[in-house]
Amino acid sequence: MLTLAGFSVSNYHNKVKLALYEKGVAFDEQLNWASKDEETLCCSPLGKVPFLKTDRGALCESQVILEYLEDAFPENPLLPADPWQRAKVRELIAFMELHLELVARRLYPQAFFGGKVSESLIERTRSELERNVAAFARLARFSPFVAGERFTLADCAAYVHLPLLSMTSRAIWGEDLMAGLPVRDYLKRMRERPAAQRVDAERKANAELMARERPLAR
Ligand SMILES: N[C@@H](CCC(=O)N[C@@H](CS)C(=O)NCC(=O)O)C(=O)O
Repeated sequence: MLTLAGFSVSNYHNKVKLALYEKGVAFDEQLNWASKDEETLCCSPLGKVPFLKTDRGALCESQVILEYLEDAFPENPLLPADPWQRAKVRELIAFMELHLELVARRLYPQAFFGGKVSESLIERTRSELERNVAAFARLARFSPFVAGERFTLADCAAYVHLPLLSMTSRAIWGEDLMAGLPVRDYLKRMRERPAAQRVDAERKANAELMARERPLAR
């Protein structure tokens, strides 16, 4: 049996959960608020979530987990069969995470958690994001899925990361730096999928729990 450890407000946790639901792979979920206790560090040495517990041990890093799931559960594949197309899906995921999510993440303390980041960081991040969003627009297809005609692992990443980028951008600058891309329509289409609806419902429930139990969580 697989156990996915993490919390459902986390975009990286939900990236994996969406893939599990889309593939129809059974799993248990274990709540872990990115703890730094010994038991967690044995599974995820930086205490980051998600991590996956299997009967052979634990795996951390969401992309590694997704690739493992594709190899171990080939039915309902979320990567194309063609090597080139597979690489293009992985390229899009790497691009979204390295050049969009991780850049916007610098501003999460102010955008979501009542903290403050420096003006110079805000300025630097804006110019980087403007450049990176324009670059992303060259790669992303949205036709109708982010990598093309089929739902893939890239949609598992896009569905959880792109809304955060828009929310961060609106919270910090009062405008969505991705407004020129068809992201809103794309997310609307994605929300019609039962797996996405399930992820969203669990995210909302976890956000309420987080507000009650961890009001100062970062
Ligand atoms: N590269 C990691 C990123 C995971 C990550 O940053 N998770 C956040 C929650 S969204 C976390 O665990 N933060 C707590 C920490 O960094 O200590 C992955 O893809 O799994």
